[in-house]
Amino acid sequence: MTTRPILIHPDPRLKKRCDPVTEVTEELRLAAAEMLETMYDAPGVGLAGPQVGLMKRILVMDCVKDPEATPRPMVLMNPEITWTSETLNTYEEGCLSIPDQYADVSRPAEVRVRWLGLDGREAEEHFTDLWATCVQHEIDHLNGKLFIDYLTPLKRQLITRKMEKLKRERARL
Ligand code: K1U
Ligand code: ZN
Repeated sequence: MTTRPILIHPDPRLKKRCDPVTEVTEELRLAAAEMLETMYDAPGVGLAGPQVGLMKRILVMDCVKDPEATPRPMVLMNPEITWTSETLNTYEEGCLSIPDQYADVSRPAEVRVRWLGLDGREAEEHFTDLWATCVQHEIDHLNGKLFIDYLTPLKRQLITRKMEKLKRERARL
């Protein structure tokens, strides 16, 4: 199993807009497989390219949380939201790049997303529940946006300070 280190906020790579995928190369297929392994290992339900330093518009997710159910690993490249519901849903979000910090974020409850698959084909799907929240959280990552950007400046600063401290402590080990 090969996992990649997950970047921790604050990191300039987590604030940058990623470049579109122009070609599905073998290198990108390997990166997608390793991103899924990294996500399952964390554990998490999603992971976006910049979180592992890959500045391409690629994300992986699997929101099947029940360990008895069949997993559904998904790889989305160049994802685009084509429709959002007017109804919002509030979910207590977390982020693998901001460990142990959670906050309520309101987003459209349902979205339609079009993307390029690893097979080189376009796909489109309607997402609801955690899938809808997760795909929006991951697409935000591709645009350099974090869930803490939806919070008040004070809450964001508090979390950022905690993460700076965590990074200093980890660097000392
Ligand atoms: O992008 C990320 O940092 C991954 C993040 C995705 C996400 C979580 C919650 C709402 C929206 C998006 C995570 O996976 S955090 C970990 C998590 O939620 C989880 C961990 C284990 C089991 C189930 C969920
Ligand atoms: Zn995240």
